[in-house]
Order: sequence, then C-alpha cells, then structure tokens
Amino acid sequence: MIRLTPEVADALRRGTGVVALESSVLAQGLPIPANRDAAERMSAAVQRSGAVPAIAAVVDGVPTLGLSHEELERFLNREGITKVSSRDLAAAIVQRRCGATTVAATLALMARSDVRVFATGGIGGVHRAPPFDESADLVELARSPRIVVCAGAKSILDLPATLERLETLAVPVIGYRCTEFPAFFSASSSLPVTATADSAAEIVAIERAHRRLGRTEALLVVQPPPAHAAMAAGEIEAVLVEALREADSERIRGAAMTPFLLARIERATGGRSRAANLALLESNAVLAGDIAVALASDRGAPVPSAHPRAS
Ligand code: PSU
Ligand code: MN
Repeated sequence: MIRLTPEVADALRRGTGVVALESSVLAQGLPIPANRDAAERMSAAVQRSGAVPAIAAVVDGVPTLGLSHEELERFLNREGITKVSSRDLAAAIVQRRCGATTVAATLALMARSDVRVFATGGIGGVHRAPPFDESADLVELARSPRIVVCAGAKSILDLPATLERLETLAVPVIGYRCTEFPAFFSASSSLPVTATADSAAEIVAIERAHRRLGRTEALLVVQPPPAHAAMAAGEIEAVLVEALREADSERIRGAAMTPFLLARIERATGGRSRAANLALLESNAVLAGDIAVALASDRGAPVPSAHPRAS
C-alpha cells in the first residue's frame, strides 16, 4: 500500500531506526530556499542519530515514505504540489496528484507502515478567532499509535484550546527535559505538559507502557527550540495580531489559513523566525532519531527511572 525506498525498507527489515518527516512544511510551510535547508538539515540530523529519514508524500498518486533525489526536487520547487491532509489522501491517489502531506496525512501513511517515529516543527491545532477552525492533526494524533516529536503547536494557534483538545483526545504530551508546552518560536507558553522525560530511553518506556494498555493515541513529544535560536515570547505576538487581521479582511479560510499566516510571519520577522524554525526542525529530527534508535533496540527492558529514589 505504501511505497518505501529500498533504504527505508531495508532499515525496517533489519530493525534499525526510521524517522518519518512531513512534506507540507517543505512545500507550503517554508519559503524557497529555506525549505531546502530544512530538508537537508533534518535528513542529516536523523542520519547522525543512526536512523534513516523517510519523507512522506503522495508522488503522482503513490503514497510514499522516502523520496528519491529527483522527487524531493519536485517538492522543493513546489509547482503543482498541493497540500494534502488525511482526508485528501484518497482523492490525491485516484487522481494521480503530487501531494505534500501534513502531520495528519503523514500519520495516516505511517499507520499503514512499520515506521513509528515522526519529526516535525509544529503540529496544527485550534485556531484563534472565529470562524471555527481545528486541524485534522489533532484527531489523527488521537488514532495513530506512533511517536511525534515537535516544538509544540505554532503560536499562530490558540495554545490553551489546543492543549485542552489534546487532553480530551487523550493524547499524552511528554515534555523532553521541559515542563512547559513550548510555543514553537519561543520556549515558553506557561502551559504544563502531562509529564516530563529526561532521555530517549524513558520516552521509549512510556511508549511501551502506553501500548501495553492498548492505547492507540500517539505520544506527542515536545521540546523547546534550541536556546540560541529561540525568540522572546512577546516578539511574535504583534506580528501575529496584524496577520490575523489581514487574514480576516482577505477572507482567508480553511486549508489556506496556516500557509497564509506562516508567510506573513516570515515576511515580517525575516531571518529571525526562519532561523528559529530551521533550528527547531533540526533538533527535533535529532531527538526523533535518538528515539527511533532506542525503540529499534528496545527489548522490553524495565522502565528506567530518571529520578532514582535515594536509598
Ligand atoms: N506548523 C508549522 N509549519 C507547517 C505546518 C504547521 O510550523 O508547515 C503545517 C503542517 O504540515 C501541519 C499543517 O500539519 O500545517 C496544519 O495545517 P491545517 O491547520 O490546515 O491542518
Ligand atoms: Mn483548518
């Protein structure tokens, strides 16, 4: 059902780590040429961790995990590439289109494969301001037994409402060495995560316990952007308020909303937000690679305690 590159198929057969990457962030989320930097830095980061990267996409109607060099070029040039969420997959397949997959669609493809770990920048969520708009990323997280590593949800969203929905959907939000839900460009949102883990091994142990309970929700692993690239919490806010006003007056709706807001922030904050975006994509890829490698070698070892009791 899902086409794998020989390298990805081989890694799955040998039981070494594989990390899925989404393609919507490359074809819609980031501008040219930052999208190329993102693809290269994320892929290299996954490899440095000892895992194999697999970019998810629909290529001329074929649902795919792992792109050839030529295919990646087509997605980076983005001509004729549509944004594909989970509900769009079937039509894209039948109509032989090229689709860049969101978090939701990437999870849907992963759920049909043995790829268990996914690295991205930020998930979609509940948008601010009416009209009501909630990303399918949230419901797919609720039914895809996989691990997703991200820097939270982008600050263009209503973060408290997004976390409330994740709670309702019973998606564990595990902070990697952090106690707050990150706000994508900045480290802090003042909103708590459900638990903190201090190592990839501890995340794998939580994953194992979650699956043993028969849970089907994804584990959402979050970490803040690297300190050297993070922006101050208030810095993005003024830009965002203006972008939301523009979106309203231009009557931007539905799937166009996220790319529209991302482009406005990009234009207004230039290099700063882009540097933060690329740095967090890379560090999420490193962590996802570490988790994938730990998961691949996991033989049900006892749950490691990061906080051993004093004896
Ligand atoms: N957040 C980002 N960059 C992105 C996206 C989110 O920082 O490119 C993309 C992801 O692919 C995410 C999608 O899954 O936007 C959510 O879109 P929507 O809100 O239309 O579901
Ligand atoms: Mn939407």
